[in-house]
Amino acid sequence: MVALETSIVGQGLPPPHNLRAARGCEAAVREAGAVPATVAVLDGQLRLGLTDTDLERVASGAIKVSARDIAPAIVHRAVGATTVAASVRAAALAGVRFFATGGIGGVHRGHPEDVSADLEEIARWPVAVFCAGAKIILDLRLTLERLETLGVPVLGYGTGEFPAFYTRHSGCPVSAQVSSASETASVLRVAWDLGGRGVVVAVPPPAELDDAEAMAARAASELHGVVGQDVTPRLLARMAELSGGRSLDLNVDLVINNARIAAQAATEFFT
Ligand code: PSU
Ligand code: MN
Repeated sequence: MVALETSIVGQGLPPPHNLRAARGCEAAVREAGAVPATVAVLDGQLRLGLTDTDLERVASGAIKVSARDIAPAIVHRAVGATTVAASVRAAALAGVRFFATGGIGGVHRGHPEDVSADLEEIARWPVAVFCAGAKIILDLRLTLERLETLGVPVLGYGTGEFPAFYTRHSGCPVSAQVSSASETASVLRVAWDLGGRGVVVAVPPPAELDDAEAMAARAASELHGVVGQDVTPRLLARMAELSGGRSLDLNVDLVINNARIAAQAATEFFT
């Protein structure tokens, strides 16, 4: 099984890109011989595995659910779109070891006190997180420092450089490189045999956005008082505006690519 998040459906991408991404990920996981387990809070339950109707409910209005928000969202019977942090927790509780997303959260630029709960939650559970790195809107150097402190291996999939979501280059090295799905599976097996927990597998995006760095710097400088859980969705929306919508297509393509590679690694791991 490969778990998938839904914050990208509820907050990260506007319609119709959000459902295109979610359905595309599920199809890519199936094509690679694994079973998709998309995570959300629905009808008072933390669910893994959604029907298409469930996905449409999440797409048509959901609150953002990070790790801290799971319990209240369940008790209040909210429709909850789960972040990486909450989805990794759900996967771990269900014994699912593989998870895919677009980009993980991290340390925000100019706000080193604003650290996504994704990092602590990844460190806490034995789940492999396949992503295109962290978004260039973040402080990637500090994000990688934090992952190092937490003891999380960052494996570059066919690259020695941590990808920056909209581009393949960040200038920041990964902690180790892997060159195939089977090598990834081998590293995961050894890491988990030796008591390791979360592992980040950083997959370069299949295409790149020109001028991503300039747009990210501008988006980060234009937050105008937006704080807390609204920061990441606001930055993503601003990147979409500044790129004339190009960031959206790229985002859909890269998350589907990550889901496919996660499923290939899962298939190798279990055979
Ligand atoms: N990457 C995307 N789209 C998203 C996110 C990441 O391409 O919507 C979401 C993920 O769900 C991630 C969350 O877990 O943003 C991080 O939010 P925060 O910084 O508030 O923890
Ligand atoms: Mn935050």
